This record gives sequence, structure tokens and C-alpha cells, in this order.
Amino acid sequence: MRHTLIAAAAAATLLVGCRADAPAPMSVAPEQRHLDWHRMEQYAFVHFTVNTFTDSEWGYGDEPESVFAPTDFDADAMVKIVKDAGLKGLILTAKHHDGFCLWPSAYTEHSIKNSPYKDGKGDIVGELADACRRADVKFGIYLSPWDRNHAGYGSEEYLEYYRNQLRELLTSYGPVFEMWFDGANGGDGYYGGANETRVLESGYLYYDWPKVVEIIRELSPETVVWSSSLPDARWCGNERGVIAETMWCAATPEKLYPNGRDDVEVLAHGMEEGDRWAPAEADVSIRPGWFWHADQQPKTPEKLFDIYLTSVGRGGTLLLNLAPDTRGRIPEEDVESLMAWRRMVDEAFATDLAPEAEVEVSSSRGCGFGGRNLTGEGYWATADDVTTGDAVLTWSEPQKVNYVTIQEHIELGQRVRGFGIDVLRDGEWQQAATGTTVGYKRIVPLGGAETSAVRVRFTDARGPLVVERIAVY
Ligand code: FUL
Repeated sequence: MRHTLIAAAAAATLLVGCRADAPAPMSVAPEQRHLDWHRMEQYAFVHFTVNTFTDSEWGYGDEPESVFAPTDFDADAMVKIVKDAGLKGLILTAKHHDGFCLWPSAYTEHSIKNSPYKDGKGDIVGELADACRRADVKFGIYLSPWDRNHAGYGSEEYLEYYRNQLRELLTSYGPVFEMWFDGANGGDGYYGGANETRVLESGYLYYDWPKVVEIIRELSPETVVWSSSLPDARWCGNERGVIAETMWCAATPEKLYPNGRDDVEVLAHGMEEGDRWAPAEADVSIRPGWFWHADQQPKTPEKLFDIYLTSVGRGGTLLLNLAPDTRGRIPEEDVESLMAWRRMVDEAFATDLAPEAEVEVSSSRGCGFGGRNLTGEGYWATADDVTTGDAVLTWSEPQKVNYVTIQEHIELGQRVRGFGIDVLRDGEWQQAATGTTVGYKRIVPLGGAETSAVRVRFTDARGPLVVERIAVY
């Protein structure tokens, strides 16, 4: 008996101790703030300011504070909608290009404190930040660099003002999961009454983005910075909610913004050999405009579902804009569309068939990195010199497959350059889909294919395969 126990203990030690070395990370890999951001997958944008009341998209900067007069704003009600829609955060336009501040900034009179809202005692930034915290929804801030109200715009004086506001926001309303710095810069405006055109020679040089990023890193190191420079995350190159099919998370800022201008191609695809982790975010509005206009309608749930597939389904995040009306409420028809979209997503991805399947992989780097991890804990990894491989999932009964999702273990960087998905029909493999990059998550529609087995073929990668999950819906 005693011998048996000792033998069993020795075997257990052997099993526990049996673990191959983990693959080395790629030279560019995400930091914790990027990983937290990826896992949010989708979050809300809220465009709300004087424009909501003047029926415009870009305010000129001369709007009297009195126009900002929401009649029924309720931060908790708005955040509840965001949360119920499965959106994990909310980024608010604290200041849009018109310069009006939705918080009672100590640095300007052009703010909510001189508006009729709560007799000047209101603070939309604070109320939403608090409501988000109560509901466990992350809070983010859009602070437009371009300011058509400020007399000093274009000079040193404005830069000091802008940085003071950034500090004020980060210290009063944090934690902030993302800071959003729009690229629209310079042009005509009110500028304290000058009513002229101010064009920046280089927005990059004027704002001194490295300095701005330094302030953010110091006050709020967990914040992801979205900006036209040194980014943590980048624009996907369009405002339609469509991330490119080939999307590398890495990028090199100088190549994204040659001469201070967006290179939309590079923004869309990223760079396999980019020098930092800066994945694509798809910003898109539920309506044609970013702000509310009485004559516009929200997108249908079906359209929003397509957008979900081309954003979250292509390895980036979805930043979905909601536009409060003059009550300060998200219009009922938008809420309806949003909730119907959420139900569509929940239903489409309700039942993962993968954990029920037999999983077989072509090879693995050894103990602790086998194919079974693909449907459970850990990840599947191949030996250092193996950059291709298959994973076959087999069920005892035929299944109807609508989507296959693949996730790389991006903690160790992004690797996959090409993949194919086959289904087994009458004993033969038939190719059902092919693709290029995977990254954090790739959703591949299979159109309801009937099959008893699915084979995911990784045909090309930058290093050994490191795949965290394959799910089948
Ligand atoms: C654009 C801005 O000019 C729009 O007004 C909006 O804020 C959008 C998200 O970014 O570049």
C-alpha cells in the first residue's frame, strides 16, 4: 500500500512537473492596458454638446452657453442602456471642436457652468463618470485638440490651457480607460471673436504629442491613448465600422502619419513589422451623424451586426456612437435597434460547440501546450521551428456551423499570416473559408454549414503558433 502511494505521488509530480518551455514573445507584444482594452471588445461613444441643440456636426465656437439645455438628462439611465447593450465602456465628448466644456472647468467660462443645465451646477462629465463607476462600465474621454472657441488657439497659450484641462480631467474623473484625441485640426472658427482661419503647419509638432502622452502616463498609466501620434490604439481608416481583413496590431507612428497626414492604407492594415502595439479601433455612429439630428434614423440591428463582424470579428474593437437628443436621452428608436442588435449577437454566439468536440492537432511543443487547451484553459503552441499546423474538431453527430472564432494568445504577440477552414462532407474535406490575420479575435462566418468536423489550417505565421481558443457556433 505504502509503495503504491509513493509511486502515485511520484507519477503526479512527474505530470505536474511536465511542462515544455513557453514560446518566446514576439518583439512587439501588448502591455496590460492594451490587453484590458482588447478584452472589452465593444464600447460606446457619446457625442453630446451644443451641436445637439444647434443641429450641427461641428460648432463654430461662438455658441452661447445658454444653448446647452438638456431637459431630461439622467446619467444612470444612459449608462444602463450602454451596459444592457453589452458595451463595456463609454467615451464622452467632454469637449468637441466648438470648445464648449461639459464639465465646469476652472480654466474657461465657456462651459456648462454658464448654461441653464441644473442652473449652472451640473457636470455631465462628472455625472457620467460616477454613473459608469456605479454600473461597472469603464469611462473614457474625448478632448478635442482643435478648439474653435479659444482666442489663443494656434499659440503657446492654448497649449497650456489644453494641458491644464487634460490634467484637470484625469485627476477629477478617473480612472479613464481611453483618451480620444481627434485628428480634425485647424480651420475657420470664432477664436475668441477673431473669426478667422487658423491652419496649423503641423498638428503633430504644434500639440507636441509626446508631451501630452507623458502627462497621461504620469497621471493615469492604465489609460489607452488614441491619437494621431505615438498611439496605443489607432483609427481603422474609415468611419463605417469596417476593419481591414488583414489587420496587424503593430504599427510605427512615423509610417502612419507621414508629414503629419493620415496614411489610410497603413492605418487600415497596420504593419507586420511595426515597432509598437497599436491595434485598430472602429469608430462608427449608430446614426448618419455623430450628433443628434431630428431628421435622422438609427441603423438597423442587422447593419449593426454586420459592423460587429467587421470590427470585433477582425481583431480590433468597436466604438459605437450614441447620440443623445435635446432631452439628453438616447432616442427610443436607437435603444430599440441597439437592444435588438445585442440579442442578435447573444443568440449567434450563445452555444459554443467546441468543448463537446474531440480535438486533434498536427503537433504541439509538448506538455502543457496541447490541442485540448484550444477549448479550455491555456493555449496551444507549436515547437519553435513549426509555423504551420492544423486543429481538427470532431463531433459524434453532424452540427450546423454558423461561425468559427479563432483567438491568438496575443500576450505573446501576433503571428498568424494565413489560415483556412475546412468542413468534412461525405468523408471529404471541403474548404469553407480562408483568411489572413487573426490577432485577438477573428470571427469567420460559415453560413450554417452541416458537418461533423471542422479543420482550422494555419498556413503561415511569423513564428511558432500560439493559439488560445477556437470556438464553433
Ligand atoms: C471626427 C470628428 O471631426 C467628428 O466630429 C467626430 O467627433 C468623429 C468621431 O471624429 O474626426
